Amino acid sequence: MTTVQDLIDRLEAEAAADADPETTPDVGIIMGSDSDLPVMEGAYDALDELGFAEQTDFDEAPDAQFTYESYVVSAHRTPELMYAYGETAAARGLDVVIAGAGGKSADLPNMTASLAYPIPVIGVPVQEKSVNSVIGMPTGAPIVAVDAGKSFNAALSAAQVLAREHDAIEDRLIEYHEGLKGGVADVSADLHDLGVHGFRERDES
Ligand code: RP5
Repeated sequence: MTTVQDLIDRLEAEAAADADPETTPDVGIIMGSDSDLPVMEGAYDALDELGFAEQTDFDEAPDAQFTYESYVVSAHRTPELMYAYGETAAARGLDVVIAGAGGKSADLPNMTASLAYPIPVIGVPVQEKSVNSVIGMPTGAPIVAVDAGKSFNAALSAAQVLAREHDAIEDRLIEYHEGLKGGVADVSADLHDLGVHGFRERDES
């Protein structure tokens, strides 16, 4: 069985390894519980759509140029692990962290933002009642956050951060946005040209 200390030792060993940044995960995704996964799925969907691949072994990078990793890190049940993850983020080669948590005391995103600083942390309130806890940071302790449940947008924001350094990600973001625009244009023309009744009938058939 893996212990919290095993994970902390692993993170610290990876941080000390001075790995080639080309081989380390670009985006770290952490969440307070695996029960957050259904809400956090959007982040994976967005990163997959943008061509990122999951890195499950720090020592063995996938072929894809851009990668993400994920862990469950609970601010309240495993504070030591949260400290280790935040404090090793830069040395482990992460460029941006997405952190999701639910409940009223959703402290993983805001605490990780302080621990990983100046690595940017994008907070995802997993529930509506978690919003204030995620975004309520004091002056000088920044966090970027999305609306409750909007993990897809968190991943797009993470890609935007990376895009300042990587033209390939910028191209993928632009292509994604063009696709969205095209989708709205298509549906707009269909609604107009079929009329509302024809449009509804088509969608129901
Ligand atoms: C938070 O408590 C987690 O982020 C999760 O949203 C919530 C409930 O966790 P479980 O009791 O389902 O593990 O820390």
